[in-house]
Amino acid sequence: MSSTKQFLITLAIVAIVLPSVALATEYKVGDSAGWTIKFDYANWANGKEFRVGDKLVFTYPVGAHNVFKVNGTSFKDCTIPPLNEALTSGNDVITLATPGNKWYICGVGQHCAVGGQKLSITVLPAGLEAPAPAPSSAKGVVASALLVLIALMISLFTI
Ligand SMILES: [Cu+2]
Repeated sequence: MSSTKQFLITLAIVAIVLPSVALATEYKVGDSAGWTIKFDYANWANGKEFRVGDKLVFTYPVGAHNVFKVNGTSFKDCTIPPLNEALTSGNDVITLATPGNKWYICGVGQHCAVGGQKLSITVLPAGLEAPAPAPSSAKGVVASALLVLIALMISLFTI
């Protein structure tokens, strides 16, 4: 196999894989405020569309806060799980792996119960379209067009 052909095949694979990768969004929780007390995380999450493959980034000074992933009851009651389950790096990245409701709280002092340092989000399945089912997505069209283009390039190069 010629190296040109190998390159083009690689390109074709990248063209198929890339759209799904490029669509993942990284959300800095709290934006410039980061992960802190006395911030309205419900308001921050409101209107955002979290999808499988997206990332949450919790930023805070190390030691000042931490991050626990909890269930709905612990979220409501601010029940702090065992300390060894905490994320503590100050730049904690969580990849949203499954759809559904997700809850995160800070386990330091009364940050959750009094400071309101708690985040609840709903993660939607991966994909381009809105929640309504749409089998023929724009992504598919783009990918097909790219494939045709690459197939043309390969045939040109191999003549
Ligand atoms: Cu905290």
